[in-house]
Amino acid sequence: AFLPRINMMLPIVTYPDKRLKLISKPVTAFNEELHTFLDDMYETMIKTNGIGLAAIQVDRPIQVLIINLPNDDEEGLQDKANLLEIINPELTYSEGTTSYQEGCLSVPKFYEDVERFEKIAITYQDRHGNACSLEADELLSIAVQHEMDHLQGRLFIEKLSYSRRKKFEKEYKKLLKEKKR
Ligand code: Y12
Ligand code: CO
Repeated sequence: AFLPRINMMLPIVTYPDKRLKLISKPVTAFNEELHTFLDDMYETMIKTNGIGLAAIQVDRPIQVLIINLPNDDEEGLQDKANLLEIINPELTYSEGTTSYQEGCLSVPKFYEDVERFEKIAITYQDRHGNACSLEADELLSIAVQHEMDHLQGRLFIEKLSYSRRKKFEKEYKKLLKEKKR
């Protein structure tokens, strides 16, 4: 029988928590438990104003990520019809370079320019295990690369130049101290 369920906000793991460095394992069971987890990830991402979230950020080291970009129009609403649920992704193509000021729910309040491929293609599975493929450019390409990095235990701050990384460490330590007070 169909039982409605209230989705849950999951706590977000934040830097410098070592759990963010884990390598995520492939998903093998495309069952109801996975679907519930995906729904909770969505709830968590929307409630925290995120546009992308990897499972490792909510303490599940499995190859799952979701992306929901805002619409191109003025309102910039996040239409759930555009939600991407990407499981077991593999990069199959990349071209060019681009840079964008990135942020991450696991590194709150810090934004910095990061260099990425301009265009990519991936293969992945959806929540039912169906084989899918995606070609991405612009913001979607950046979001997919940012989230796929999480599956390898990598954060965007690790891609910064030496001086920008130093700037980050300084600002972030200050933020953590302010939070403790
Ligand atoms: C381009 C660049 C980066 C991505 C990865 C996905 N990143 C996010 O979804 C970042 C979300 C974020 C949200 C924040 O707002 C709140 O926490 C309420 C935020 O601000 C604070 O921490 C205060 C920082 C980041 C995709 C595409
Ligand atoms: Co992130």
